[in-house]
Amino acid sequence: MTLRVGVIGTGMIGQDHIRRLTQVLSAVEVVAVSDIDGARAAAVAPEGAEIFATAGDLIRSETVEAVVICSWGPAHEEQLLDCIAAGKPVFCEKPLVTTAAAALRVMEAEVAFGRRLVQVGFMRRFDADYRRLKATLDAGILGAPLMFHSTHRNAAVPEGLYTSEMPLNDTLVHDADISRWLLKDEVTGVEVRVPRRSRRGNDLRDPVMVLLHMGSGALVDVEISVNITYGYDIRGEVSCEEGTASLPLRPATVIRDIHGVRHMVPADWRERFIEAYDQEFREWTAAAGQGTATGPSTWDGYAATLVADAALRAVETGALEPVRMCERPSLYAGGRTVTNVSGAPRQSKRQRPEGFK
Ligand code: NAD
Ligand code: ISE
Repeated sequence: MTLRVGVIGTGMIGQDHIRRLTQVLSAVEVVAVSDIDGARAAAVAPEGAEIFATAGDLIRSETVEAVVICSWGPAHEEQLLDCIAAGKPVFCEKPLVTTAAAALRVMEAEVAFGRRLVQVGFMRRFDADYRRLKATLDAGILGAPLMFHSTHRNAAVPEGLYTSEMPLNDTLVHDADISRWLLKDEVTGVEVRVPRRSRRGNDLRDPVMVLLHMGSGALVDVEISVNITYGYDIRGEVSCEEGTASLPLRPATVIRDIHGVRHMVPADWRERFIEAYDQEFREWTAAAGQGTATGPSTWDGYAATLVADAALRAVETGALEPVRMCERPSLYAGGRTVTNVSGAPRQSKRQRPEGFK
């Protein structure tokens, strides 16, 4: 059976995912595309795909069985709600949405529908290096994780489109999600420090140093640099009671010449995570073909959004800003009880959105 997919947003990652869906995966067909820039959608649409003027029309089309959202973050909420209303499985690029209130609305709609439909594009969870790191931690051979050092460096970001808020509400969401997943823990508080700015960042607040306080008491430090120039450098090391476990360094190519030996770093996220995105979509199409979703959920997208919100507050206040999650709906069962910033059980402070089980 072939899964008939519609893609919304045909920019950088939309085009990469169209290539993946049409050239890498089997049993999938891109039957529809849509972008507010109609000319761009027409230019990149695979042969035979229908071009829709609006995302809503694409989502409601009978030809489309499942949807891939690659538009900008602020557009995601409406598109996700339309997918849920149509009962269609949807892969949504990160961030799930850009405010906690929007995340709650999407969660309420999915919970009311009664079955998972949404997978969020946290591709690190599908990366073989991160999966091996997690397997090592889960095996318990190093004792409890105490600290996680997460380095997130981009060579450059699109000038004009990437704003000073985005290191915290667009880039940090990956580190927040992978920390929760690796450590099987929740973020309960966020601090942000801004060092001397890089001259390469123009007016951007770049770099930033973030400290995530986890419910267990573990700490995660995150370096976000978005104009590091030399490549896309993603590193991670977990310090445990009886040892450490790290991601391997990922040189793209090793050059030996008259200047010596150079370990070239992947150019960008497309190159560094190419296999992870492929695996992410293999797992998405398998679940979507069954009318549902697995992998990073709306709950995970909500958690990352709360961290981003807290980070944006923390950069203004200079304080440790708390992260207060609502009670986890049973649709997203699994995971551990969370505690607050001071380590005390946090259930009493949770808000329970109306309509949640
Ligand atoms: P982009 O600007 O290159 O492309 C976005 C496209 O969406 C544009 O063509 C734009 O016209 C279109 N668009 C915007 N609003 C729309 C709407 N309401 N309806 C239809 N089309 C709309 O951006 P990008 O880098 O491709 O990023 C797109 C999304 O993917 C963002 O949410 C971004 O955070 C995410 N992203 C994820 C990763 C990852 O590693 N997982 C990497 C890059 C981007
Ligand atoms: C981009 O949207 C991504 O998701 C990349 O993975 C991240 O490294 C980059 O900073 C974001 O802008």
